[in-house]
Amino acid sequence: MLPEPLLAALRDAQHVCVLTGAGISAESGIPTFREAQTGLWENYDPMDLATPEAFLRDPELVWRWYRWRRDLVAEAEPNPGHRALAELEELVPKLTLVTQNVDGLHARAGSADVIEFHGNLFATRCFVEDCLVEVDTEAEIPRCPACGGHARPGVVWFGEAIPGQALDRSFAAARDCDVFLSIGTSSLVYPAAGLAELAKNHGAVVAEVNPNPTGLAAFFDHAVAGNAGEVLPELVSGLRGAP
Ligand code: BV8
Repeated sequence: MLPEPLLAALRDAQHVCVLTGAGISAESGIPTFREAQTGLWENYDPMDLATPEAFLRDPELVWRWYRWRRDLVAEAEPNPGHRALAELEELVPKLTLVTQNVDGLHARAGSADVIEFHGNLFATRCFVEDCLVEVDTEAEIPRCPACGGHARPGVVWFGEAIPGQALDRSFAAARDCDVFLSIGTSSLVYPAAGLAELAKNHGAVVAEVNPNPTGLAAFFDHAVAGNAGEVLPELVSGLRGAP
C-alpha cells in the first residue's frame, strides 16, 4: 500500500515532520471533528461550540460538551497509528510531531515531544487572565481560583491565535523537513492546513494518509488511501526493513 518512492524518501530523510488530525484518533473510538456528533451532541455543530462566542453565550453548555469529550478520551487508548509514530522517533534522525488533536493520545503512546497546535482538552485556563489554572471541572461552570472569573478548556478555539511557540516550531519544522506526512486530517483548518504547502515550497516530499482523499490530495506527492492504524505500522515495518 505504501509507495516505494515515499519509503525511499523516508529512509534518506534527515528530518521528518508529521501533522496529525482527528482521523488518527478515530481508531481509538474518538469521533472525528466533522463527522456527525454522536448521542447528546448530534444537534450541535462543533464549529460553533469551539468558539469564544459560544462560551460567552452559554459557558455551561460548552463545559458540558468538553466534559463529555474529556470522559470519551479518558476511556480511549492510543491505537497502532499513535504507537507507530512513537516508534518512528527511533527510526529517523529528527522527527517533529505536530498535532491538531487535543486528546493527548500521542503522549500516552510514548511520543516524546508533541507540539499541541490546538492545545489540550485536559488543560484549563482562566478566561480573563489566560493563565493555566487548576480547577474542579465537575462544577457546572468552573471558576478561576485566583480571580473568580470563568475557567475555560485549554484549547484553541476558532478565531483564536495558535500559541506562539507551537506556531513558530511547527512552521520552522515544515520549512526544514525533508518529508512531510499529513495524517488523518481534512486539511480544512488553518493555519495547520498550510503547513504541507510550506513544506512542499521548501523542497520536502509531502504525503497524506487518509481513507478519504482530501481536497489537497492532488497537491501531495503521495496520497495514501488507508487508515492510519494500518498504514503507519506498515510504514514503520518498511523502515525497519521488514518485508
Ligand atoms: C486563527 C480545538 C487567527 C478546539 C480546533 C474567522 C476568524 C478567525 C479565523 C478564521 C475565520 N474564518 C476562518 C478562519 C480561520 C480558522 C479556520 O481555519 N476555519 C476553517 C474552518 C475555515 N482558523 C482559526 O480560527 C484558527 N485561528 O486563524 O487565528 C488569529 C491570529 C491572530 C490573532 C487572533 C486570531 C484556530 C483554529 C483552531 C480551531 N480549534 N480544535 C476543540 O477541539 O474543541 S480545530 C478542530 O479542527 C480540531 O482541532 C481538529 O483537529 C481540527 C481539524 O480537523 P481535523 O483534525 O482535520 O478533523 P476532521 O474531522 O475535519 O477530519 C478528520 C479526517 O480524518 C477526515 O479527512 C477523515 O477522512 C480522516 N480519517 C477518518 N478516519 C481515519 C482518518 N484518517 C486516517 N485514519 C483513519 N482511521
